[in-house]
Amino acid sequence: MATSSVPDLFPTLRSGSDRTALRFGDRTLTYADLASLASSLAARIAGAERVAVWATPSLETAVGVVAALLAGVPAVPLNPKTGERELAHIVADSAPSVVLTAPGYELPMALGRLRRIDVDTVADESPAPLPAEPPAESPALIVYTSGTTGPPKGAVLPRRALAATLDALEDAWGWTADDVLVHGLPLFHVHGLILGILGPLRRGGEVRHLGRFDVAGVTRELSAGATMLFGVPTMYHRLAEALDDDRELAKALAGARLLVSGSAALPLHDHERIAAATGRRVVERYGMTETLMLCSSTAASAGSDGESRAGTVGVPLPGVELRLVDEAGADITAYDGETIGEIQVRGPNLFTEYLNRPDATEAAFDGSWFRTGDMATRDADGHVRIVGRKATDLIKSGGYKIGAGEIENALLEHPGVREAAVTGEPDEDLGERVVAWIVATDPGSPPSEQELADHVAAQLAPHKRPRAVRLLESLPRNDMGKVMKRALGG
Ligand code: MCA
Ligand code: AMP
Repeated sequence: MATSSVPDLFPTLRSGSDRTALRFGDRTLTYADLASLASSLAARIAGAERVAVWATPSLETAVGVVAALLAGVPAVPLNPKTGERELAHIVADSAPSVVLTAPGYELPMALGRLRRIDVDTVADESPAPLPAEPPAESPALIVYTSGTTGPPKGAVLPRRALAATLDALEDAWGWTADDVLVHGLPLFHVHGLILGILGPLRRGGEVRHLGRFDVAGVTRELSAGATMLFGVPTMYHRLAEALDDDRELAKALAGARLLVSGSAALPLHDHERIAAATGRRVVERYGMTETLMLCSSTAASAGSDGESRAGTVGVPLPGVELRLVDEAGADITAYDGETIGEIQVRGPNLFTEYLNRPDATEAAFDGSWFRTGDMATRDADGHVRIVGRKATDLIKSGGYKIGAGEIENALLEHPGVREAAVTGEPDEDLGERVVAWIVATDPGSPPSEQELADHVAAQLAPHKRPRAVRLLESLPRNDMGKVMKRALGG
C-alpha cells in the first residue's frame, strides 16, 4: 500500500471494503471494485496534464473521475450535449490530452485529436496499487461555468476545496457512511458530480444514480433503502406536482432522512406542498461552482417538528466566512432581515482561479473575498435570504446557469439576425426560461423561432436555446447605446 503524507480524499477506497459504492441502474461497484478499476485507469493516465471526461450519466463517468483524482490529473467534465462552438472553446481552453468515455459513443470532431480511453467497469484480478494522495492544493477538477458575457470560464477546483465542502456538509447534514443517496442530476456540474457522486464516496456510503431524473425512479429508490435525495428546484416542483395522486411517492419522501434542494431557489409553494403531503421539510442549500457549498439549513430542520425557514438558504457552513456588502463596498453589520447586500465569501471551499483568465479571476475578488453576485439579507439568527442577483444577464433555468451574452453572440452569428438581446422570464417548471428579442436582418422574412432555437442548441447546448423569440423593429437602448433589458422585462 502506498504511503501518503496527505489525508486521502476517499479513505474508504483503501479499505478494500465490499460495501456498495456506486449503483447505476442494475450495474454496481463495491469500494474494492472501484479501487481496482480506478487505480488501473489512474496508472494509464498518470502524467497527463489534463483529462476530459465525456460525462454521460454513467458508471464510467464516475470511475473516470475517481481515476483522474487518484492520479492527480485534473479532470474536465464535458456535457455530452454541448454544441460545436462551446465544445471547441472548452477543449481549446483546457487542452486535455486524453478523453475518458463509456464505450460505444461516437465523440464529436472537437475531441478527435485526443487519445481516447474507453473506461472499463469490470474489475481487474490484479489491480495496480492505489497511488499516493496528491497535494491538497493541486487542481482536482475544472468545471466550466457561464458568466454574463463571453464563453464559459473554467473554474479550477483544488482537492482541498472538495474535501472542505464535503466535510462541512457532513457536519450540517449528519451525513454518514450509512446514507444511501439517490439522484438523477447530470455529472458535469458541481451539484451532480461533486456533491452527488464524490460526496457519498468521501463518506464511504452509497450512491444510486437514476440515469435521468424521473418521479418513478425517486419513489422506487427511496422505498428501497435510499435515505437522501439531491435535486434542483425543477425536480422538487415535479415531485410536488405528482404528490396529489401518488401515495407511494408521498410515503417514499416521508421515509427519507433528508431531501436536499439547491442550484436555484425552491419556490415557497413547492416547499409547502411537499411538507404538507410528506411531513418532511426540504433542506435548502446554496452554493456556486466557484465556491462549492456556502450555506445550508441543518438536518434538524428537516423533520415535521423542524422550524419552518423556507425561503432562506440557512446559515453559512462550517469554515465558510460570509459577509454582505452594500453598493459603496461597506460591510453590512445589520442582522435585520431587511438590509440588502451582495454576498461575499472566503474559506477553504473556494476555487483557485479561472483557467487562463487572470483578468476574470482578479475581477471576481474584492481583496480576499469572492464576489458571488447574489444579493441577500440576513435574519437576526444569521439565516441568509437570497433576494436576487446583481447581474440581470444571468439566467438560471432548471438549475443551469446561462449567460445572456453567450446566447446573444450565437444569435448574432445567424444571418437572419441583425440585433439580439436575451432575457430570463419566470417559468413554473424551470424557474426561469430563456427569451430572445430579435431585430431581423430582413423584417419582411424573419428567421423562424425553431430555426433560431436549433441554431443556439447546435452551437452552445440544447438547454440554452430560447424558449420564446420575440421580434422587434429595434431594441430599446439608452443614450450610451446600451440595451435596456429592464424595458424588455428582463
Ligand atoms: C433540459 N432542457 C432544458 C433544461 N433541461 N431547457 C432549459 N433549461 C433546462 N434546465 C431541454 C432539453 O435540452 C430538451 O430539449 C428538453 O428540455 C427536454 O429535455 P429533458 O432531458 O427531457 O429535460 P428534462 O428532463 O425536462 O430536464 C430538466 C432537468 C434538467 C432534469 C431539471 O434541466 C436538469 O437535470 N437540471 C439540473 C441542472 C444542474 O445539475 N445544475 C447544477 C449546476 P431538446 O429536446 O431540444 O434536446 S449549479 C451547481 O452545480 C451549483 C454549485 C449548485 O449550487 O448546485
Ligand atoms: P452555478 O454558477 O451554476 O454554480 O450557479 C450558482 C448560482 O446558483 C448562485 O450564485 C446562486 O445564484 C444560485 N443558487 C444556488 N443555490 C441556490 C439556492 N438554494 N437558492 C437560490 N439561488 C441558488
